[in-house]
Amino acid sequence: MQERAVAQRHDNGKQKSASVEDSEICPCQDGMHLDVDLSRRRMLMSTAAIAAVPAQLFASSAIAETKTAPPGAVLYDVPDDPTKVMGRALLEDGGYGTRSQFETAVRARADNPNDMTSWSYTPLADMKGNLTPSGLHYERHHGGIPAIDPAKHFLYVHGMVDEAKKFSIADILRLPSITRRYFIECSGNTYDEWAKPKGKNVQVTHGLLSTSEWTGVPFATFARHVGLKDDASWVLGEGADAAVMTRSIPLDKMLTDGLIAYGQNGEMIRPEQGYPLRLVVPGYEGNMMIKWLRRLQVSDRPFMTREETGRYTGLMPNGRARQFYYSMDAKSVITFPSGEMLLPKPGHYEIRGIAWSGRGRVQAVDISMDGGKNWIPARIDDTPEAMSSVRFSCPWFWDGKPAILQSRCIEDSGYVQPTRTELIRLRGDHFFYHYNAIQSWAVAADGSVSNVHV
Ligand SMILES: Nc1nc2c(c(=O)[nH]1)N[C@H]1C(S)=C(S)[C@@H](COP(=O)(O)O)O[C@H]1N2
Ligand SMILES: [Mo]
Repeated sequence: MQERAVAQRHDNGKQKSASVEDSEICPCQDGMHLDVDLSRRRMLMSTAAIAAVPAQLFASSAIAETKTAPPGAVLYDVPDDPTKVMGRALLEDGGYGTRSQFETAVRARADNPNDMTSWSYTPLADMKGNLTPSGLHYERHHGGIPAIDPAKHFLYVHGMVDEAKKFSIADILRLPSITRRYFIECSGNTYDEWAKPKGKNVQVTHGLLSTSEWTGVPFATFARHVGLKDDASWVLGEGADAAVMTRSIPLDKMLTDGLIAYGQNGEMIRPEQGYPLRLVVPGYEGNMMIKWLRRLQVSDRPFMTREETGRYTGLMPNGRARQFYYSMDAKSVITFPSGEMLLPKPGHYEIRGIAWSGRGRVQAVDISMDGGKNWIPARIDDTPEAMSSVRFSCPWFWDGKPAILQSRCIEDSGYVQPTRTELIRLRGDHFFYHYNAIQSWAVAADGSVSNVHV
């Protein structure tokens, strides 16, 4: 039975590569990226010498040219027909897997003076599901990525408590845990779009957003361990990185949703995401989710740290600054087709994207193909969860004429993602953080896709 299935698939494969129509469809994801991107990838792959392997063993010349493995992959010989030779043995990778050598999506670094106080973007257009692979989770570091030995790392919970306590990682791993899917979005995500359509592709415009499954211990459990004083109303989180990042978080939110996380997508949190411990404050701006968490101080007032006074405030049209606004408002973006892609020809496509909301659940997503004049509902491709993201899709027939594609997220509260004009009317145009306006991608008659403001 199984043999038959394999044989059949093998046959289909042969037919496929022979058919003209299919050969146009198959490499379409590549064809949809402009050459800029592709040539850069090819360059990356051809920089080192390859181990001598007879060229006829390779299925295609493009693969034969592959000379170095992309990050996160190992280069193996690729036989022409994998049914005619034994595959490699298990555990050749040492017992921790790698991705395929044919997968090349990587985080993109921001153009900053150094790489320690900087950020990297998630390649959103390459995502295959709702969860971001840990190795592609966006990064925001203010003092580099610290190397922390979990055996020497502690969490101190103190301040307005009955009894201050120190927890080792082993102590925390023993406590009852929960697992939840939440997105993290830097409130600076899409900040370049306030004035002009600046970002060339969706990785740069929206890539400070990632979703993981987080595992850890609710803050409420720690609160019960230490006992909170009556006037307690704020909690300071502090990181053990060179930036010693600190933020004050309202106690109510911490007691309802605050998570002291050690797990990310089924394994210990990656060093870039805060190993061995990070604070997850679901739906709130990424900056509050202190990584490399080492201290929680309970207080009756906010601490007025650098990150909540000099940063993470917003200049309003009346010249006053807005402070302590935390939730990431409902937002969405079309990831296919999106900036710098190239549609090979008119025809049927599936518009795809991601929607999220920090206040509630994504209720629906609408799509416009004419720059916001008409809207139709998209399909939600997975189950919406509170303070998390969903994928959406929508069939589209492109007739070859210029089109402007937009998506708008509708939250279960009824809140609708605003247009740029609506957002700017509300906040003015001197704001920096929390840009959640509708994104527009223009498809030109030649199939090229670019970022526009309408
Ligand atoms: N200790 C510490 N925590 C931190 C930061 C940091 O630099 N140091 N950056 C913050 C910011 S601005 C964001 S957006 C998120 C980024 O989380 P990520 O790197 O896991 O995506 O972490 C937050 N927590
Ligand atoms: Mo951030």
